[in-house]
Amino acid sequence: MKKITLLVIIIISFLFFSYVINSLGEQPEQKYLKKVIDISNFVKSITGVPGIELEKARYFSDNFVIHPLVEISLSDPLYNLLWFSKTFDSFSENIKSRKFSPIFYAIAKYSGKIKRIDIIQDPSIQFFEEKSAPPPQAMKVFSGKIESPSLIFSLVRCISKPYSRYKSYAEKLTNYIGEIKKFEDQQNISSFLMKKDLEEINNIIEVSNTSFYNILLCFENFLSKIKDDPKMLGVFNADISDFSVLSLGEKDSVVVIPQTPTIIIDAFKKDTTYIYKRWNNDGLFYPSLAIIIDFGGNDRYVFENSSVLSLVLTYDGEGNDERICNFTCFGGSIGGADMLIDISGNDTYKSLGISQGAGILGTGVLLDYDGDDTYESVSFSQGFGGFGGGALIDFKGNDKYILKEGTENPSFQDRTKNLSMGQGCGSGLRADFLEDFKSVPGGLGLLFDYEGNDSYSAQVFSQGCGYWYGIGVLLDGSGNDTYKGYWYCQGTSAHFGTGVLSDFSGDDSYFCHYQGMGQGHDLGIGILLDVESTKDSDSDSFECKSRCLGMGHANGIGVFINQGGSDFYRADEYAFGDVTVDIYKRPPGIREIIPTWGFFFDLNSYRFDFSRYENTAEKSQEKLQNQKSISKDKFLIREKEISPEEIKSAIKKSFPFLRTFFYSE
Ligand SMILES: [Ca+2]
Ligand SMILES: [Ca+2]
Ligand SMILES: [Ca+2]
Ligand SMILES: [Ca+2]
Repeated sequence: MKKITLLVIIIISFLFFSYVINSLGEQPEQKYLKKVIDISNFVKSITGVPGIELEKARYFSDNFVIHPLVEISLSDPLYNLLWFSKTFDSFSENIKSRKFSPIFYAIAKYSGKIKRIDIIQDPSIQFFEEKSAPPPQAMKVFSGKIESPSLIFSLVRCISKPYSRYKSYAEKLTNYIGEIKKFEDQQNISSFLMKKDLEEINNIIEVSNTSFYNILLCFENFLSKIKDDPKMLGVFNADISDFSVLSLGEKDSVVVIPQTPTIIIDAFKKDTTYIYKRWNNDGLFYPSLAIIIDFGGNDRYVFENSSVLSLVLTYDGEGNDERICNFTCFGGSIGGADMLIDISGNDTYKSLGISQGAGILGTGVLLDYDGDDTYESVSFSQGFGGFGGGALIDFKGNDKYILKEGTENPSFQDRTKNLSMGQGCGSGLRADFLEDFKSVPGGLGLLFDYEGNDSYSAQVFSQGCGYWYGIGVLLDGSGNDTYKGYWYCQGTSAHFGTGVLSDFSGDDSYFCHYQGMGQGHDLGIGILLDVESTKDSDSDSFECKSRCLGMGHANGIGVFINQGGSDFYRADEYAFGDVTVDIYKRPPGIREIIPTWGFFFDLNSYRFDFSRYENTAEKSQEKLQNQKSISKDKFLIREKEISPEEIKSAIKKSFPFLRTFFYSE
């Protein structure tokens, strides 16, 4: 009897300890919004942080059409932090459940004035629930055999209607969008946009987004039916209605994608090379569609202008893939929509511009689930929204994001450095100094990276930036990350834009020479938020030269918030919550009436302990003492160490429209 009791005790103890060990090993729940609510409430409560008064802003600008999201962002700066943290949470849920359409939907909806995309019923259902779909009237099988005809016919029927609607709208654009072989070629599109009625171009975006969303629903349904046994489709080459449909055989290793609407499936998981060049001899583009469903293999994608006036959807299931293209490709679109989904593998992406999550007059999304990936481009890439929206979402791995150094697309700020305009940037077109043109408000650019030790490098305009009513956001969930930029970087804005960089944990390093790390210029808002993690010390370093670290310039608002850790700060001038109206010394005017704000917060962690409401004042005091003993921040100005008290008195301004705020615990 004693032996049995002992055995029971041993078993119970074993179960108990394995429970304890398991719960210790559990990943802490990553609720990003939760982390941010408390911080922004605190910042709000002690600063009464104001927004930008749009009526006053309009004095400087001819833009009367402003996207509601930009309007709210400008009038309530901390709204950005909450809004995008919430989006980060919801995308995370969708990624886990392998839902692609809600992610596209969210980006499309919030980057343009989308009304009609609110579809109540999934349109793909009616096509996929038919027991046996009859073959379409126009069908020709060139080779092989369609083994599961009803599935293929259902897919074709499902995408036909939205595609033909898109085509009828996109055909009107063929004369405006020509070949893009170098950055200057984009001028055609800019001139087109700046001459058109905004209502008209909103309609074009709305139709392409709605059509693509419908097609995405059709694809998701099709994928769910075939993913366990894609070979059941058979090997064939056929024309079905207006579409070329190819299901590749084991020996098809190089595929040249035709210019006509095409669906390609590789069920055999071979190493395939896909080649797609999209221009006609007359230099014009005509609307098209390409859906590539590749289940595995180490594939190569060599594309040229694949997503001009086109709806492109690429799904790649497995393998280390290599992708090379010039412009508008790999989740980058002009005048249409492009979504690239890569489920696994260490992938490389190389392009010149408008790619890797970029949309101009359209929407582009790159969704990479796993692997150590390298993303390389020059401009308008890795989360860029022109008139429209773009997003790069990477879920796992140690990734490299590079917007190259060089002069392929020299910036206005420094002709020896490229204009990057990416890694979470939104930009409009500025025409207030041009005759016969109207300015165009900017779109939404997102770069969301959930896990891994990542490195981000770019030149001018990057890593959470907004220009001319654009919104740009970079969110990084975890890992020890490095951010390198040159000018306008890391939560920065110019001319009514908003830029946000939020890093949710890890020991991170930031480098940005000018106008960054929470910088708002000319009625713009720039925010950098570095949140401490629960386990790590979260010690960060920030190095910049001028107009950085919570700096407001010419009626802008700059907000810098860094929580926890022993941090290192280095700057030369106009930093740490400093402000100035005009470094160019223009004569006084309305700029001396609208306030300019700079906010710098270096916070200790105790304040944001959610259990603090239960704590007695005594306990909080005790915690505060503990924190003080471990938190050792270091501040350098022009290489000389300076105390927080000295910074505070140095940035003090006497004019009422210049507001500085330095807060260090
Ligand atoms: Ca891959
Ligand atoms: Ca990755
Ligand atoms: Ca990271
Ligand atoms: Ca950090």
